[in-house]
Amino acid sequence: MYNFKKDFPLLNNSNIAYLDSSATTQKPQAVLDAISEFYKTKNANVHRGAYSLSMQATKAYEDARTKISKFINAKHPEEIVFSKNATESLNLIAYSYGLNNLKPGDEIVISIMEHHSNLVPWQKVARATGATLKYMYINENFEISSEEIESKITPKTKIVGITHVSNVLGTINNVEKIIKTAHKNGAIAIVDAAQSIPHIKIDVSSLDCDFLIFSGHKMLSPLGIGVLYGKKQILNNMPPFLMGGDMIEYVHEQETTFAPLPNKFEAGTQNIEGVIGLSAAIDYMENIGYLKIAEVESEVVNYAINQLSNLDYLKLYITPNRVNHSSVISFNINGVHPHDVASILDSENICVRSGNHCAQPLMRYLGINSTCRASFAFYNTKEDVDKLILGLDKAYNMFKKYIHF
Ligand code: C6P
Repeated sequence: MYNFKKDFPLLNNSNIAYLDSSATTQKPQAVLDAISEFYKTKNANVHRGAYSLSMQATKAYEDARTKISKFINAKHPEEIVFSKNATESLNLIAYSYGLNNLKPGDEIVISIMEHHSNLVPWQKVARATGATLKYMYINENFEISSEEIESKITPKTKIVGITHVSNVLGTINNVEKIIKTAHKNGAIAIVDAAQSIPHIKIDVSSLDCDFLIFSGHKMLSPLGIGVLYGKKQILNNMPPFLMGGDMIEYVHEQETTFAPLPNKFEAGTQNIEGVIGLSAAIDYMENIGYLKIAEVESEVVNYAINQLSNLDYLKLYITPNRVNHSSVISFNINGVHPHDVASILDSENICVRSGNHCAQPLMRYLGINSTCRASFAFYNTKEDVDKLILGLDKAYNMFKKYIHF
C-alpha cells in the first residue's frame, strides 16, 4: 500500500503517530512549495495594483476561487467567499443573514452535536431577534433519526444549521434529508463541512444547501484560511459583515455603497498565501482522488475500531453503523481523566486530542466532561494504530490501581 507519509515533511522526519487531524491536518510538501513559490515570484497585494506583479497575484487568487467553486461544484465562482476559518464563515452567516432575517416566534434548529462555532453565534442571534434556538438530539446510536429531523424542523423554522460530520462522534449526518426537510418548511440550510470535506466529496449543487462552510487547515492547507459557499441570490441580499478596504464601491463622508460579490464580504487585505496553499491542497487531493482517500482511511479506521473494541477497559463513543461513521474515534479509559491518558500517549509520541472538543452541550448530553479523540487522515497507517494500542495499554497499566468504580 502507498505510504502517503513521505509527502508530509513533518511526518516523514519524525516517528510520531499523528492522530489529531480533526484539529488540523499536516501539510504536504506540494502545499509548502506553492506558498514558497508565491512569495518568491508573485507576492503583491491583490485587487489593488495596476502593475503586473499585483495583477499576477490577483490572477492566482481569483483562479483559486474558481478552482474551489469547481471543487465543490458551485454554480458561480463569486459564490465562494474567503474567510479566516470555519468559525468566521459561520459568524458571517449568523451576523449578516441571521440578524436580518429573523423575528420573534421564528426558530433556528441545530443539532446537539454542533461545534461551538455553529452554536454560540446562534444563541446570540436568537437573543437579539427574539427567535428560539432548538436542538435535534441524538439517539443511542449517536445518530439523529429521521423522526427527530421531522419533528424539530417545522414551518416555524427559518434556519437549520447542521454539521455534516461530528468532530466528537464521527457520525455522518443525513444532511440530504435535513436540507430537504428545511426547504420543505421554507427554511434555509447551512452545512458545516469542516470535518467532512477532508474525507467526503462535496457537491453543493446536488446537496442544494444554501450555505456550506469549511476551514482549509483541516484539509491540508495553511492555517488561517476558511471558505464560505452561499447561493448567489442569498448572498446578494445580505449586508456586509466586516467593513473596510476592498469591499466598497463608493465611499462618501457619511455613506458608502458596497462592491459586488464576492468582494462585499472580503474586507481588508486577505490571506493570499492561504488561498494559494488551499488551491495547491485541492490539486494534491484531486490527484489522489476521494475514492483512494476513502479506501485508505477506511482500512485504517476499521482496523482501529476493531483493535480498540478489544480493550475491555475502554469505552468508545461511536455509532455501530459503520457506513455512518467517519474518521474520528472518541474514547475514555473508564475511571481515568482523558488529559492523563493523552499525556501518557504523548510520552510515546502519539498525538491525540483530549477535552470537550468545543462541544460542551454534546458532552453534557452524553453525561461526560471530556474524551480522548483519535482522528485519522489518509496518511495514517496501521502502525500508528498499533502504537496507539500499546500506548493505551501503558496508560491503563499505570492507572489501574487507582481506578475505583
Ligand atoms: N474543530 C477540533 O479539534 P475552525 O477552528 O474555525 O477552523 O473550525 C471550527 C470548527 C467548526 N465545525 C466543526 C465541526 C469543527 O470540528 C471545527 C473545529 C477542531 O475538533 C478544533 S476545535
